Amino acid sequence: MKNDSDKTEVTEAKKTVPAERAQVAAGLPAVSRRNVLTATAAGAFLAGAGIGTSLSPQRVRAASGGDHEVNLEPGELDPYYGFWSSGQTGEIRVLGFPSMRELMRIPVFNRCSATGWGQTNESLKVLTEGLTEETKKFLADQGKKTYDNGDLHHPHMSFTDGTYDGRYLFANDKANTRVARIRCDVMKCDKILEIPNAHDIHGMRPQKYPRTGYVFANGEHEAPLVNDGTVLDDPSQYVNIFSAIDGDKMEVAWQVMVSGNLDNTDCDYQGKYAFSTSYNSEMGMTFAEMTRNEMDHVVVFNIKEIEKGVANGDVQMLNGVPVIDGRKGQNKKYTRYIPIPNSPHGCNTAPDKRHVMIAGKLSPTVSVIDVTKVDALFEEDADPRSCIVAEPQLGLGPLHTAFDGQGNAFTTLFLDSQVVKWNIDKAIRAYAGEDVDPIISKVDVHYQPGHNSTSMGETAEADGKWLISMNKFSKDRFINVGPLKPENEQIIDISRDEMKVVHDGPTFAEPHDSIIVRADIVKPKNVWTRDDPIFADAVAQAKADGVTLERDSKVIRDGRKVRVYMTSVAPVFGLDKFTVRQGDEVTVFVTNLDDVDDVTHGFCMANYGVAMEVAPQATASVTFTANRPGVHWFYCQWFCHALHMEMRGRMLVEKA
Ligand code: K7E
Ligand code: CUA
Repeated sequence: MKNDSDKTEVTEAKKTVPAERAQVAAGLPAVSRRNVLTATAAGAFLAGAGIGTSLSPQRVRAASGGDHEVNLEPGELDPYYGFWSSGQTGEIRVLGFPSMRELMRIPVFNRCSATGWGQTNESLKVLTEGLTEETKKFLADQGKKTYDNGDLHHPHMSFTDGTYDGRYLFANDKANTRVARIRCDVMKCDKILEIPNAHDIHGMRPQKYPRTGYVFANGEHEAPLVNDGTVLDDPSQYVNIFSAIDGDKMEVAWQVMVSGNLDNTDCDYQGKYAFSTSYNSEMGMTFAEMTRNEMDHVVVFNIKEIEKGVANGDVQMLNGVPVIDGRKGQNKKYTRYIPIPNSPHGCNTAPDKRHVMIAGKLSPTVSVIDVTKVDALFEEDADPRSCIVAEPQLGLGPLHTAFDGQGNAFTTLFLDSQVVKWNIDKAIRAYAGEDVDPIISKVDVHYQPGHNSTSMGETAEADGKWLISMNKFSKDRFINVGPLKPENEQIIDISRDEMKVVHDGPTFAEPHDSIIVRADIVKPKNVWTRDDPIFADAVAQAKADGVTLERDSKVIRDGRKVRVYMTSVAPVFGLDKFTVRQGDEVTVFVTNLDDVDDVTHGFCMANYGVAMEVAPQATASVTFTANRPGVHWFYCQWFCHALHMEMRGRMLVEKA
């Protein structure tokens, strides 16, 4: 949208009437959007019971027997935010926890019909600006601006000094090798970065100390470093890439070439090391090859040494990123490979700031790394297993571990369909030869758990109240919805040694991971501020057109480009009609002047496939070609007022 000299204002706008704002609150219909779930006490009675036990409809308040209340009365607020991934759905979901009321969906890698994510100019900027030139060209050849899908596994909040700071959420896209950032003040994604050189970002964690800082991201799948078709079926030339992203700038700071697939990652509380689990150390291409070795490994990344190596130029520059060689048997300053039993998966640092839990997956064990013993690994001839201080046998298929901040760990057992509570100190003593059993208790979950999360559990402020077990299969836990079933997430009260399942919650494809954040940490705004960077481009374009967004509704013709500016104040748009010519490229900017909480408007151009959300004090814009002549109604598609239906206008498209 260039500001040409031949542009003219073609329509004198109808001005909005400020007095109508006062009607908004009074005119609001009595529509309740509350979605109060009825919690079941099923799990409380099912500990130890098998598949197919029927559920009791009793409420948790009466039956939990634990120390906390999972069921909130209407109007009661949750003490925690839950930030949920959605797997291949590609969005982030915001839940009230522990009520499990779904409060919001934040579109990220997906498209959203309601908010216009993937269609508005503001969202398209986020979805396209971080793509590599090669990807932009690849997509353009298919007539696309950006990818339509994503696979969001791991949502994590930014840290300051070892705990959540409420600034950002970060999330990976395994499907198209991206990392996204979500602003917690407005709960919108503001940056998406494609990670060059890497393939299929899986594990992802923000730096805990001193702050985020870096966001560490694992490339899961191996490929030739320059993947342009020169090398194909020669796995000996494939590498994997670990990336450190600058979370403030959303740029890749550096990358490390490693051996073996990178799965999950976490880092310490000292700012010194990051750890990645790695399955397929064999670099096998078939299932049999990938599971042949008895030991795989965890890769330790020495952050300070890597930074020094980058500063000293011990790198190759590839797609603008310094890449350091940290493969097995290469320079041992940068990485160490700790042998771990076959196919480790989860990687979770305990709130004691000292231990990192590596879940065995194919091995029934969790290997415990003591970070205070990691310095020694970088000395000459060090035994790479010397930092392992415990390796308890917990059950079949350990995947992920969460913590209560009181010295206990909770590991999901995928194959056993259980969560096991175990004591870290006892596991260490048992490994040292003492006759002590680290397992405190087990609880059945329904069924096949992947991730689990505890309240504040991945921070130094773990509070030991709740655990959510994110189960991959729901089978018979809900009434049947056909062959595709929801997943099942179960809340477990962990305030006592005996864990109690106190709630079943179905979720759609496929939340892998979640975080549970104390509500006081997150402080979202109620209305946008007019200088928000998300719509800064619209403000700049308006200024160039001599338009004041907060006041004017007018149409600017600029060659074949037409820019339509209009305000919205419930229940009227600033224009009740505008005229364009068939074939014009039309951009509609809507500025919502309502500054009352929760009075969001929408703009939908019927039969043009155009719709977007405009929250209080926001500007949103969308561009389309007016290639259908005739009369077309635009309307407000967000219920805003008793006269919401009347909030509409016409686009008149003259025949070419
Ligand atoms: Cu275990 Cu993608 Cu975190 Cu799923 S990963 S479970
Ligand atoms: Cu404005 Cu509905």
